[in-house]
Amino acid sequence: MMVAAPSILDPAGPGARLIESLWWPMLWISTAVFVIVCVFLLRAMARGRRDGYESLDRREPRWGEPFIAIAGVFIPALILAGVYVYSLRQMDVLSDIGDDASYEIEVVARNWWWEARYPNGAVTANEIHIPAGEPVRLKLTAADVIHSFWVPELQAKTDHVPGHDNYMWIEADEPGRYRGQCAEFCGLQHANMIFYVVADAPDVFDEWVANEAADADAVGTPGEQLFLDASCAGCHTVRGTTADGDLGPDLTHLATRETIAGVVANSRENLRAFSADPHTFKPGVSMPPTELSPDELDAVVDYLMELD
Ligand code: HEC
Ligand SMILES: [Cu+2]
Repeated sequence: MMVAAPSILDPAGPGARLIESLWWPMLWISTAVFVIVCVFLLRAMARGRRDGYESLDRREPRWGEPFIAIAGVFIPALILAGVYVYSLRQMDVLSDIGDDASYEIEVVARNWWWEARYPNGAVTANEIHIPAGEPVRLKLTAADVIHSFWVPELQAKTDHVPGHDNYMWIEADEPGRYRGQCAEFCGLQHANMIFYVVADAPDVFDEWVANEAADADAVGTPGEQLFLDASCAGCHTVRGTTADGDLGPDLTHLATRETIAGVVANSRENLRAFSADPHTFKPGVSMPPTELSPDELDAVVDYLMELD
């Protein structure tokens, strides 16, 4: 499941591309300034070594004060003002692209996972599907502490602040899977507060979001009854059943996710191990180790795997 660390220098959408277009000029300008300063320094050192350092004090400076005023004040001010104006312009362009977004997804950041709520009633966790090739508006909120939404290949960071709605947009050029990360320290599992933005071809997205909005099919197995009777139902929702807890992720279509809790592949083995004791994957999460017997747990896991 581990993928290479995503980078803003590997942009996959117009947001990150704009940021990259600021990053490189800034790198080259600062490199040029650094090299020029080093050249002056090395020249002075070479001259000092040749003529003796005492002679430097006695020599009448050729450019003197005008040089200090121009190279030390005027040119740096010009460069900084130029970069400032250019970045303001780029930031303006960056915020404008989102004005075209017609689709809005609410993303609620929580310790230590991400909930995505869609206009048609679909609710999912840690895997935020978007249609590829168009900007999508995100409404960012937080259920507990401050978090920060960051998908390096797609966009700049934006904070999730409890009690305050922030808006941003994301767009991916092509269908693909883009790794995101909480970028504001939020507690023990901050580093494991991982999510994926999954950009789908528009027709694939439509199908996905329609499926996610539907209630779970009643399975009628002992595992389903165990899940509903156990503590699981107090923290997790499975739409279409009596399970309506909201401390943990909505599990209505858990089987369609590629990961569990954003951190491991969604396999039977991992699902069982996570349900038995999530603290082996994410120490400190508010989900307790299970009180079910091994056989009961197997039945519950079978049930969870039917939730597609
Ligand atoms: C006290 C509340 C609580 C109880 C009880 C609870 N959970 Fe959870 N569960 C959570 C929270 C919170 C998370 C999110 C953890 C994280 O990723 O930070 C979670 C995550 C999960 C996930 C991963 C979901 C995803 O979208 O990847 C599964 C699967 C899960 N729980 C299954 C169960 C099962 C099965 C039971 C019952 C045996 C159960 N949980 C009981 C709170 C709870
Ligand atoms: Cu966080």
